[in-house]
Amino acid sequence: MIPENHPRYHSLIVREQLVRCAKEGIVTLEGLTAHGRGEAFDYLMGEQTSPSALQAEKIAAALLLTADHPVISVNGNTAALAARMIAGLQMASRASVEVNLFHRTDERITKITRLLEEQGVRVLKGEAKRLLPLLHERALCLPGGIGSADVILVPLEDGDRCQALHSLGKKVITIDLNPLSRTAQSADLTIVDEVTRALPLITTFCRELDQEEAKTLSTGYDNKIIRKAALDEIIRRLTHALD
Ligand code: PTJ
Repeated sequence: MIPENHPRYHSLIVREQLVRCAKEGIVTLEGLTAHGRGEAFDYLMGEQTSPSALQAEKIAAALLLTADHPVISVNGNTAALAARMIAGLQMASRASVEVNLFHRTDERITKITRLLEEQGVRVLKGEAKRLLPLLHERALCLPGGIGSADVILVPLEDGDRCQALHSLGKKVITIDLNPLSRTAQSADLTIVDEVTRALPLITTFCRELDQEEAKTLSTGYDNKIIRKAALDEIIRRLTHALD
């Protein structure tokens, strides 16, 4: 029982939800440690969306809206934290949603698909094939989903898939609180924000942008500047931590 006036109430509730999902086999134990790393970086970001993250979220909406075949790739942590938000973003962006797991088992795919569908997501199904140049299970994708996507949103990614997708000519948008991660460095667009803050903001921008604005935003950005702004934000906060 967590008292509502606990100063870390929200964080504790989220942890409980992830633990519950871990017991159900949706999140892995490794996923719990990944969440802890994210929390640490979120502290450094002040647990709020920075102006540069907000700009990146607007550009992400533009990239999804101007894509021919946008896909949202969902793993265990994202499903546990944000299934309903994925449904909202899918509706606003018309993106396909595919479950793609690092710790892949048929059982987890089924459970995560069920959780997403219960929250209103239309989940792509079919026979996954080894379509990415990777030795681990994230190589397994649906030909009609990630396999043929031109723009792909990959929240909470694990390193090398981002590079593999990029090497196949796909535009990769990531949501990752760690601006130094390999994913953050190799994505085409890096959103340094917490996934449950980022997804609703991207959804709102998808609803607000017109085609002309989306076209301009999707071509006129520099991801290095966006990542540098996230690091500058952390540096600024640390510099003033004792003020
Ligand atoms: O469900 P599976 O089997 O596909 O596994 C999912 C995990 C997350 C375990 C897997 O993809 C993994 O190991 O990821 P990494 O390499 O730990 O990377 C996850 C990244 O997401 C880290 O850089 C974290 O800082 C970041 N992160 C964690 N929680 C959040 C987050 N970023 C945004 N919002 C969060 N809530």
